[in-house]
Amino acid sequence: NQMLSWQRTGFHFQPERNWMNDPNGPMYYKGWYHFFYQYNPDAAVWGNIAWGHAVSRDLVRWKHLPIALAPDQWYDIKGVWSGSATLLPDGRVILLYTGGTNESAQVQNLAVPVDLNDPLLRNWAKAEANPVMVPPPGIGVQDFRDPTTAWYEPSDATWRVAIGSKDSAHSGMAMVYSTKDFVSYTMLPGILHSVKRVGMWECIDLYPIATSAAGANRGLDPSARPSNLVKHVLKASTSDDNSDYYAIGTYDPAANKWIPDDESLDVGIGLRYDWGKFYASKTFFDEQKQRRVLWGWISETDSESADIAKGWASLQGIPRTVLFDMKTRSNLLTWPVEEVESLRFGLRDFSGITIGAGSTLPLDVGGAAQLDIEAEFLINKEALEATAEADVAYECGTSGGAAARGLLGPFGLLVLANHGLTEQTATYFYVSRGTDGNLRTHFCQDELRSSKASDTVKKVIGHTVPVLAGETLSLRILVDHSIVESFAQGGRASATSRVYPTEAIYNSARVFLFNNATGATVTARTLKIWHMNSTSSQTFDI
Ligand code: DQQ
Repeated sequence: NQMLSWQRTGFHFQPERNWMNDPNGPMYYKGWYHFFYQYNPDAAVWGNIAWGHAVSRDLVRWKHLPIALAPDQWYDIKGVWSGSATLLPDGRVILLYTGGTNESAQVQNLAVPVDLNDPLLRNWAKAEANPVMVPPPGIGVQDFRDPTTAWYEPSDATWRVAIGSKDSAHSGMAMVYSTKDFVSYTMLPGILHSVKRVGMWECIDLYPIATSAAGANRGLDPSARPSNLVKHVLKASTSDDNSDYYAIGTYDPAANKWIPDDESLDVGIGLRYDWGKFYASKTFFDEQKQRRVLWGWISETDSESADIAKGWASLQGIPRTVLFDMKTRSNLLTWPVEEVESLRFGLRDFSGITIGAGSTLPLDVGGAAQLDIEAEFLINKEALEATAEADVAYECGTSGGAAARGLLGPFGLLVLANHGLTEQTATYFYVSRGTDGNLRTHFCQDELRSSKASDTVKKVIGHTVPVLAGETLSLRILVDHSIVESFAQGGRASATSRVYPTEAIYNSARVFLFNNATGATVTARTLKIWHMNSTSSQTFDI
């Protein structure tokens, strides 16, 4: 449908047509990044789920390959659901995935490459032994899914795999199985972790993260041992609120327990990878660049009939590197992989611009539907010092968004805006001061005026973000037709929106700087805007 084709992206991962959901089994193998995804080959709605497959040299430019796993056995006929890849030291490749059986139970299945010498891993064999794990007693047959990447446990020379579930009290939980051969498995006694009343834990992820200066900027192999330099991140996707929550903690393999550093920030109640649309994510360890990379599914927020009309649904977010934040020591940093910067061209540098309270400035970059923006803001000192107490109760989600004025915010950028600003998505900071005198910085994204269409969900998303002494307020925004992915403070917080402008499209899309604070002048110490090339125009051979 021509009319709706403008919503397709220039540099985000998406199949040519039909429905996509969770990222599956990402890995780096013999020079290629592999990406699999939940895919309906027949329609733009969820169903008939298979594993779509694509390969890339750089995580940015992709080549689509034939379906890797189709639902064609009794143990996966209702769907080849989510799962993970494990690379074994002897060179073998293991896929574990959830199958929906002919009776709609959830079981775990094993698949291996037919030819390990094919770097594109085009053909997969499902194991004779499938299913290799079935729901244990006491667990609902439909509450047992999404096996993780396996990690090695030297004490008994086994591999360990975690699987998500929930109990009868609606608590999310993760259990762990051990195996020597990936065919027969033993469930370990106890559970790895559970959190009360947060609902089913889908797409669990458990991975080590370096917390020492020596390990800064590096990811760790899944089998890295817990130590005083290595913590473990536990992530769960909670279907109750469609959000990906993580917490940083300590993994004790002997006790089969993971314990959060801060119970008040436990999985499902604390930190999220992203405060907008971002679900069912999965990380992998990229051996080539020694980094951990995060993929997340970005679904549509328009109507199902719109998806059917346009013939496709969903994007994957830009892959992000994941690091421990050495400065706050209490959160992760997620940041677009560096390869994304290879798409930049036509830099316009507006650094140094100052914008008074209550103004909006057009930034002349021409058509602004595919951009990468970096900005750093400073609020004038007098304004910061003059305030006693301001907007103590501010929260992005219940605020009036970019139009509601306070003393020290909102200010930031308006992207995918039309000329008259009747369509715009605002990414902004809003600073409040508590009765204790402390400043709190809110990082928000306002979708309320993102589209003139009435069948789309529009919210103000976002959260507070830690800002340390001496830091500027920094933003990175990736704009790509129908997606806006924003990062604050180097990736301490992120917010992703699907938006559906009707006028701010292609060359009619504009970008503005705005300051709607009543009491502060804001200087953009840095404000750089790049256009972004389309990846589909960049062909390569395999
Ligand atoms: N999607 C898959 C499941 C998973 C859910 C099915 C999360 O395996 O739990 O498409 O979005």
